[in-house]
Amino acid sequence: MSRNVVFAVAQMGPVHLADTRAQTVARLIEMLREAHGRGARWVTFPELALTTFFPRYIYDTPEEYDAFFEEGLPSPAMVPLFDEARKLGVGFYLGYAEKITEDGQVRRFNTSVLVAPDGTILGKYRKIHLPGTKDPIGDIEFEHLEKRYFEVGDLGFPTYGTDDGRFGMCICNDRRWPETFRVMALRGAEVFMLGYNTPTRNIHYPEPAHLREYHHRLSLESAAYQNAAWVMAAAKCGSEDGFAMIGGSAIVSPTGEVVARAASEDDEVITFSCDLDLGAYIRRSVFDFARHRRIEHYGPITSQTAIEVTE
Ligand code: CDT
Repeated sequence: MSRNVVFAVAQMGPVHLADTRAQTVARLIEMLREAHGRGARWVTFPELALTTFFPRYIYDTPEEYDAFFEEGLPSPAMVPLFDEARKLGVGFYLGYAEKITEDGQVRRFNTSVLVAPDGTILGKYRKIHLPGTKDPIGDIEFEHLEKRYFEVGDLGFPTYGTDDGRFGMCICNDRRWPETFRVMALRGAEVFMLGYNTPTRNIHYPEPAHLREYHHRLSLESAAYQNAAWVMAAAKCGSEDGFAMIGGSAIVSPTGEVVARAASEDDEVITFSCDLDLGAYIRRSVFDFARHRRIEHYGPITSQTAIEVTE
């Protein structure tokens, strides 16, 4: 038996500092329509999809950086996208910079939201593995200041039941950490959705540019296979005001194989009819968690962060 659902990944080309939210949301809506035209029920959009990847820049005050954040869900800028998606009956994942006020405290997160085809907001995920630094490195082509602008996510890795299976969300750097996907898999996720902005150059240590795409793909493929789940990965890519980011948006099957891949570094929709039961045989055999996991030996995973050698 198969349970086929068409999923789309909507890769974005660059969003420049001068681009308005209205222009950017219009691009998302165009891709949403294209995905719908190809029969998609769900679309995955990138991380921080509504603006340029602003953590590359140094800002000192909220007055400077709050322009990149959204308040309310949907925020005023998101409303046209939410309306069109509900009209078309397409669900989606959208990454955005979230600003909330809680008990009089302003908080900011790198967030994604999952919205059902009928427009119901199923839930949010707030990025946990924030890369980069809080303080500028200085004397460098660009910064990566996510730790400056965002708090570490406080929602864990929730999963959400939908009419088309159970989905989990993560964001960009989270995909490099196997714990991310295993926690979601243990909570029943059959589909992992993620958006990313990955600079082509690694500012933290020199490495060949081709490794940026290779490690991205390696992370997706292993996550899919080791958890018998589908992966939907959407890039924001190309040259944003001269700062290059990798493309390589992909749909990966539970066998660990890339079944659809973006060819450009521009706005591009990829789709695939995904059999949500494909992972079942893997979950019954090599990755039957209930029979084979040995949690009595996994203690350091949750009790240690750094390496500790005791013997
Ligand atoms: N956006 C994001 O998380 N990017 C990181 C860059 C890591 S290098 C500082 C990534 O893992 O792709």
